[in-house]
Amino acid sequence: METIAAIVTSPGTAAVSIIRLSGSISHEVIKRISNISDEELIPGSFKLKWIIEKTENIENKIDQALILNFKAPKSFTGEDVIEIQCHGGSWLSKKILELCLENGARLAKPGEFTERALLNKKIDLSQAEGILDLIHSRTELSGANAVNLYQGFLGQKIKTMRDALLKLLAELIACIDFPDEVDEYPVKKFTEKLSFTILDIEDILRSEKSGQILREGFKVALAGKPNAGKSSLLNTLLKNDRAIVTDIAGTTRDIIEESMNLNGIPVVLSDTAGIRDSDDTVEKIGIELSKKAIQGADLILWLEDINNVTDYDNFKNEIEELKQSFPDKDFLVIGTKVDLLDETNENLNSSNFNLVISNETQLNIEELKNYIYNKANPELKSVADSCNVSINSRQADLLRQCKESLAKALEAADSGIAHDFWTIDLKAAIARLGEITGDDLTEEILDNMFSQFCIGK
Ligand SMILES: Nc1nc2c(ncn2[C@@H]2O[C@H](COP(=O)(O)OP(=O)(O)OP(=O)(O)O)[C@@H](O)[C@H]2O)c(=O)[nH]1
Ligand SMILES: [Mg+2]
Repeated sequence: METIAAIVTSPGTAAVSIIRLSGSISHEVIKRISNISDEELIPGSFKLKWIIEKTENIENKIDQALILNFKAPKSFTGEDVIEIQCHGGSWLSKKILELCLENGARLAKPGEFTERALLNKKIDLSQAEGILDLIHSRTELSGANAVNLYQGFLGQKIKTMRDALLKLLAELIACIDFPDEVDEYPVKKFTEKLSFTILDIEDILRSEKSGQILREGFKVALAGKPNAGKSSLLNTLLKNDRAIVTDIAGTTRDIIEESMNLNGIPVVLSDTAGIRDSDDTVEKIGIELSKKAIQGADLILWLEDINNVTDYDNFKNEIEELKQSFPDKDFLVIGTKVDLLDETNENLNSSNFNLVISNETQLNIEELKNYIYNKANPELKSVADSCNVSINSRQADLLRQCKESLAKALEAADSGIAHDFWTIDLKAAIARLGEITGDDLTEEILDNMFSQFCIGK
């Protein structure tokens, strides 16, 4: 394998930057560009040395750096690895990388270090996805899920399932190949085993939604009529004047999307244009975008200025119509600007609203946050202190395909056809599980997976 090199820290001014080398000539490269000696290259050690640009006549000191040495197979990639911790700054790290490239290494592709760790069986594919999740995680719960995936908790479950199916396949093949020596495989035993595996798969599949929330965030749309206080609520929740707030109806046109960390749950808030009949071209486009945001949201906060509600029957009908337009959506109807009502006003006790709030006095803002938190997904809270992993969409798709194949194999066995036919779908199911862990790797999987990584990982 060629020796690869990359800057693994993010560019810009910083105290320290790290350049990583991996491959069979990593040690050669570092000797060519520093004053480290063979004796000093002790596996698992670090040395403070000079990085030197060596030309025919002169040796030019570039920086004093800490050189970490890992010997194959005891490294992240399973190969000889050198890490150079130099002083930060984009010029310096680029210069040292250039020296590595001029002295025998080539630039690593995105995710290539992790890909090598996978190919050298240091990690499985689901663990590689765990690393990717960890890098992109936005909250402690996303991070905890990523760490569980990286530790191989999902990979182990899948491997156990796959091994059991492989054993079953071997037993079936023995019955087919040696009918005189091996008894026919009992249908009941076969269907029972597959049914249990299907139940296990369904159990894992239940974490798909929480996996989506942990990776992409729980999507909350702030919608309602113009001037209801949507942008003000966005600013209140973010504790930041992110959106423009005015008393002019129709202020917000484009969707404003912002993320927040709600006690560990990543939440994506979308402030939308107020929905009303309008002749204004730009506002009309904004309103269409609002409807799309509602369609894509996990929860819609429908805001209504409580002071404007005078006809309750009409209001109820409007809300009913709204819910019918988005039948599968979850709405929380919120009465806003409650601070402008006097305490005797009957709207205050109105059961027409799920919640009444004030951005001005912060009334019920904490309650609203708790509501969103509890709604996000009750299972999420157990991620941090368990070995559970919430799966991603690739893993979910493969599990669904596996389940389908198992169901077909079950059908084949039940219908009384020959054992040969049972094995076709069983083999397909095993292959899908193998794709989750990378035991059945294709070029396509590798390319898709590692193109999402950054250079240096
Ligand atoms: N008294 C009071 N005024 C509020 C409250 N929330 C918002 N407002 C005022 O209501 C007006 C409209 O607020 P926005 O947040 O811009 O309303 P919006 O729903 O985003 O309006 P559009 O973007 O036009 O759809 C502003 O003048 C705000 O200061 C509140 O809780 N109490
Ligand atoms: Mg607005």
